[in-house]
Amino acid sequence: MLLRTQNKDNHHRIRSSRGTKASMKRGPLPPRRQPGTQLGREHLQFSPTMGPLLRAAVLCATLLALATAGEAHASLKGLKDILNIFKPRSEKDYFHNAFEGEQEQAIPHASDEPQLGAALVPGGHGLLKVPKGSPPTPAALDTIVLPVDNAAGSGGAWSMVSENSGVSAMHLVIMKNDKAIMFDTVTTGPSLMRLPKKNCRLDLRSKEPGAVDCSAHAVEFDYNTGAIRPLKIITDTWCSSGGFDAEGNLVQTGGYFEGEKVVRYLSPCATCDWREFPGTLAEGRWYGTQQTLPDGRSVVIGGRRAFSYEFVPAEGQSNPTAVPLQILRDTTDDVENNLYPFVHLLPDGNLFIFANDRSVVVDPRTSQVVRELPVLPGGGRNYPASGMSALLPLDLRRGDVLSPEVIVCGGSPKAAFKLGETNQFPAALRDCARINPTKPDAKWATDLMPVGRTMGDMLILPTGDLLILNGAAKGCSGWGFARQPVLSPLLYSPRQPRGARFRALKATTIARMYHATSALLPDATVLVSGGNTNSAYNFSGVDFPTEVRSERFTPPYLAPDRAANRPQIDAGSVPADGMAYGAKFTLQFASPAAVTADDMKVTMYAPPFTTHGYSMNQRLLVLSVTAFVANGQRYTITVDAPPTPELAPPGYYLVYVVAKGTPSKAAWVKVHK
Ligand SMILES: [Cu+2]
Repeated sequence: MLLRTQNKDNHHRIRSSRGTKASMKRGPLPPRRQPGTQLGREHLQFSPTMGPLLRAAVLCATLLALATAGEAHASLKGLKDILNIFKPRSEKDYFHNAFEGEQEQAIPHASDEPQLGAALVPGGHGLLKVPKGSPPTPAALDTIVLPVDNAAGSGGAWSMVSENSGVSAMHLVIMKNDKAIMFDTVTTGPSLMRLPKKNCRLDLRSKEPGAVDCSAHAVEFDYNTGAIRPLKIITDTWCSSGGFDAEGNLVQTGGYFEGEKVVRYLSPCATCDWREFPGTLAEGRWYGTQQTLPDGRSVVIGGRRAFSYEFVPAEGQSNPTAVPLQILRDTTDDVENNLYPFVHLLPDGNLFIFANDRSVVVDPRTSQVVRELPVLPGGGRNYPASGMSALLPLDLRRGDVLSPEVIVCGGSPKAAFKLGETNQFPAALRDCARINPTKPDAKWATDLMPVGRTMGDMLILPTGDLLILNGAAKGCSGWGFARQPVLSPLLYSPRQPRGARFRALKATTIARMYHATSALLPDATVLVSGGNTNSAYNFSGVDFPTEVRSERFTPPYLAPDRAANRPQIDAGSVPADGMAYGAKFTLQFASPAAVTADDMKVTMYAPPFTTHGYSMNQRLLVLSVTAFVANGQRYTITVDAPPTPELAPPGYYLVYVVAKGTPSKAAWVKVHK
C-alpha cells in the first residue's frame, strides 16, 4: 500500500506501510498545546506561533516577492506549493509534516517498545538485541561497487566496531575525551537503548501529563570498545545542528517542534549529560547549519522556513531577533533543496554560504552580503538534494590564506524529491565543483566523480586528501526516496590535476544512505555509522533496515606495508598549554623509518558535527614547519601556529604529524589567544 500525504513540504514522507508497522500502533494524536504551556521544567516552553495578521502580511509579502521575482508564470498549484513552504509554521503543520495520518502522528510510548521484538542484551546495561531481519530485497541487492585501483596500493580496509550502537547515528560528533556522541530524534520512536528506569525522559508530546519515554535517543559511544552510555535528551533533536565552543563543549542547536528553538550543551566527561535551554533561538532551526566563529561563538544559519541567521547567545540567554538572509528565501524551490546550507568560515572572517545552486559571501560582523557568486548549474546541492561540501585544506605553507577553495560535489536533480513520490529515482549528480569565494571574478571549476552521489559524506583526512563515502547513486534524501547505495568510498586528492583526483577505495557491504554519518577519528581511521531510511527503527520487511552497526574504515595510508612510516607523537611533549595564535608550537615524535623535514607535514583538524551528509565546521590546516631536529629515531618539530582565529576558531583540534603521507595518531590541542 502506498501512503501519501497532502502536505507538499513533508520531506519525511512514508512510502510504504510495510515500513511503519511499529508506528501504526502508536496512540492517537496528542492534544494540542497552547503556546507557553508549562511542561514541568520552568524553562521548557513551546515557542509562540505567529498571529493571523502577521501571517497574512507574510503571505502578501511573499506573493509580491514572487511576482516581482518574475515567478508569476508559475502554475497555481506550483504557487500553492511554494507558499506552503514560506508559510509560518503552526502546530498542526508540525504533525502533518512528519507523519501520515493521525494514527501516525503520535509519539510512541513505552508500551510500544516490545514491538521491536528485542530482549535486553545480558550485561548490556539497557541495550536491546537487534531484532531479526528478513532476506534482502531486490532493491537492497542493487548496489554500486567500483573496482579498486590496486596499482596505487591498498584500497583501505573495513572492520566492525559494534553490531549494535543502541541508536542509529543521525548526528555524530567526536568529543575531546575520545568518545563519539551519536544521536537520533525523539520522533523516530523507540531505539535499541533504554534509559535507566529512574532516569527516563519526560515525554513532552504524550497525551498523558507526566508520561515518560524510557528510550535513549542519544548515546556516548566508545569507538575503541563499542561500549555505550545512554544520554538523556528531552527536546526533539530531529534534523538539528551543532558545533563546539572554545572549551570543547558540544553546543547543539534546533530540531523539531518543541526542540526547534532549543540550545543544548554537552560537556566531554564520563558522567556528563545534556543541558537544554528552550526558547533560546529567535527562530526555529530545523535543518539549520551551525558554524563556529573566530570569537568562539556559534552562528546558526537557515532551517525550514527560517530565512535568517543568529548567533548562539551566552548559556541561558535568549535571542529576541534573527538577521534576515535573503539568499535562503530566494533559493527555496517547491521542495526546498536549500536546507542545511553549506557554510564555511573563510580566512578573512567572512562566511561562504551555499544554498540550492547559489552562494554568497556574508560578513557576519556587519551582516552585509559582500559578494554573490555564480550559480552552480546542474541540480540541487542541499537537502533534500543533499550534495556534499568542504572547505579545502588551508595550506599555510602555500599561502592558501589568499586563495581558499570551497568544493561542492554531487547532489540530486531539483525534481528528485517530487519524482520520489511516484517511485522514480533519477540519477544523482556526478559533478564536483571548486571555487575561490574571495575572488571578485570567482568561477566554478568542474570535475566529475566516477559515479553520481547524493547524501554522501565528505571528510577531510589528516593528509589533506578528502574521503567521500556513504550515499546513493539514485534519488535524494527522505524516507525511502533513494536507491542504489554507493558502497565504494572515493579518495579525492585536491592537488592532483583535474581528471586525476579520484580514486575508488575498498567498498563496504553496508548501505548507508539517509540519516547516515561518519567521522574522522584521532587515530586517523574513520568511524562510519547510522543510516535509516524508515520513519522508525525497523529491521525487517523493508528494503533498507535501520542501521545500528558502526564500522571503521582504515584509509590506504594506514595499510600494513606503511606501518614503518607511521610517526608516533610523544604525548608528554605536547605543550599542556596548547597552541597560541601566531606562536611557535613544538612537539616530539618517533618514527621507525628515518625521515627528513621534506617528508613531513603537521596538520590540525577541527572535529566537525556531522549530519545529513554535511560536516559542519570541518576544517584542516597544514602548518609551516620552522624547525626540524633529528636525534636517532626521535625528532623535534616546530611549526607556526595559525596567526588568527579567522583561520582557526578557538577550540580543540586534532594535531597530526604526517610522514611520507602516513599520519600519526593525533594529539588534542587547545587553540587559544
Ligand atoms: Cu532528516
